[in-house]
Amino acid sequence: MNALLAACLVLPLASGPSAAAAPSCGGHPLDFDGDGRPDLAVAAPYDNSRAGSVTVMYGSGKRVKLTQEGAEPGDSFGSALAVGDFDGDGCADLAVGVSEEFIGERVPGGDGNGVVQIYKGSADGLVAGEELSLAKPSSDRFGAALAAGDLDGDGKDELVVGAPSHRSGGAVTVYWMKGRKPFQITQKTPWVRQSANVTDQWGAALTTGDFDGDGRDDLVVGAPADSVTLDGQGSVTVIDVRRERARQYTQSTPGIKGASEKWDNFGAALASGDFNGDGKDDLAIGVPGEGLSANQRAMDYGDGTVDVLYGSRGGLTTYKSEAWSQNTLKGVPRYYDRFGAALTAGDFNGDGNDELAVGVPGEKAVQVLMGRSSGGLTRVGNLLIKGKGRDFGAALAALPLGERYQPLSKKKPLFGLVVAAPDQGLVMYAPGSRKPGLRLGKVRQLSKGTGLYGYTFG
Ligand SMILES: [Ca+2]
Ligand SMILES: [Ca+2]
Ligand SMILES: [Ca+2]
Ligand SMILES: [Ca+2]
Repeated sequence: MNALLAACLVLPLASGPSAAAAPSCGGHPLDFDGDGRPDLAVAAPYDNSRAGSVTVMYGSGKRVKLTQEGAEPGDSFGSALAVGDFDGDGCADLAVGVSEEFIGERVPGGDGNGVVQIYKGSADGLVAGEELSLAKPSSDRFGAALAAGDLDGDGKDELVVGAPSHRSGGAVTVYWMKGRKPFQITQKTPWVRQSANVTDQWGAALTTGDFDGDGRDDLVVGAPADSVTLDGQGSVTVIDVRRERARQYTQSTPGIKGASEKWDNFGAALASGDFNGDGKDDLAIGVPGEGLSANQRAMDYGDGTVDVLYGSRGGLTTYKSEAWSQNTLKGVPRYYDRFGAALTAGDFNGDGNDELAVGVPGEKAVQVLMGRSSGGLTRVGNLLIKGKGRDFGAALAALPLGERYQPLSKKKPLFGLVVAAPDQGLVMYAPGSRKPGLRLGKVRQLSKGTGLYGYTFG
C-alpha cells in the first residue's frame, strides 16, 4: 500500500474516457477521489424538508452536495454513513442510509422502510451506484445505521446495514461477503440465540474492529433499548460473521464495570480503536443513559459512561475493562450530560496509540482521553473541550486533515477531531499535535449547513 500511495501522489490524475480502466486510487481508507488527501462526508438528514443531503468535502477544497434521486420530503437521506472500499479498486466508497424512505405510499407518522444508496469512489470523485433495500420491506428503518469492515479478510470491505425497527427487534444485513449473497442476522438467528423484543433496536449502532489482530474484522451490533432483564438497559453483540459466532455483552456481564439499570442505553454509540497500540482493536461502548448523580429521569437523560473493552489474541476480553465518566475525568456529571452519546477514536498526538473522544452534548463538550502503549487509555491529561452550539459533541469523527498523507512506515498520519453541533448545523475541527502528551489545536469552524448538518460523518 505504501508504494501505491506514493505513486498516487506523484502521478498526474487520470482523466477523460480512459480513466475508468486505470487503477485510479491509492487505497487510503478516507480518500474518495484518490488525490492522496482525506475527504469528509457530512450528513444533513433534515435538509430540505427532511429529504436530506450529504455534503462531501474533498481534500482538494471542492464541495459537492449529494441528494437522493427522486428525493421526497421526510426520507432522511443521510440517516447514516459508512466509508469503505467495497469493490476493492483502491478508491474509498460511500454508503448513505435513507432510513425513512417509503418504497410504496408514505405512512404518515410511520417508520420508513429505508434504502441505502451506494456511491463509488473514482478519480472524478463519488459517482452514484446501486441502491440496496430489503426484499420484504416493512417498517424496518433499514439504513438507520451502517458500518464497513473487512469481515472475511479478502482485502475488500463488506457493508453492514442496520434495520433497528425490523419486526424481530432489529436486524442487520451483510453485503458482499466473499462467495455469499447478502444475508440477514437477527437475535433469532440460531447461532445468535438471544431473547428478542420488538423494541430492542438491535442494529441501531454498528461498528467493526479486528479485536484479535488476525486481519479480519468482527461486527459489533448495539441494541441500546434491549431489555435483556431490565427495560432499555441495552446490549452489545460482537459477531464473528465468518465463523458464525456471537457473544452478547451487557453491564451485567462479569468483568464489565458498572451496573445495568433501566434506560442506560448501553450500546447507543460504538467506536473501535487501538488504544494501547498492540495491533488489536479495542472497543468503546457508549452508555449515555447511565445515571451517576441526582435528578435522573427516564429514557432520554443520563450522566453517561463509556465502557472500554480491550482486544487480545483471543479476541475482545473483559479483562482489564474500564468504565469512564466525569466522576473520574474533568467536568462534573449532570443528569442531562449524555456523556458517551457519540464516540470516535483517532491518533491525535501521532504516537501510534489511538485516543478516545467522547461526546457530551448536554454539556456542549467533547472529552478526549489519551491512549498509551502501556495500559491503554488514561485519565492523565484528559481534555474537556467546550464548544458553540446547543448540542456540540452530538457527532464526532477523526480525520487527518491539514497534513498530506505520508507512507505509514515513515510517519503515521496525525488525526484531528471533527465535532458537530447539528442543531445549529455547525461542523468544527480541532487539529492534532505531535507535542508530547495530549493537546489539540484551537477549535475552528470547518463548515455550516442546515437540516441537522453534522448529524453524522463518513
Ligand atoms: Ca472503491
Ligand atoms: Ca472482505
Ligand atoms: Ca489494542
Ligand atoms: Ca496517540
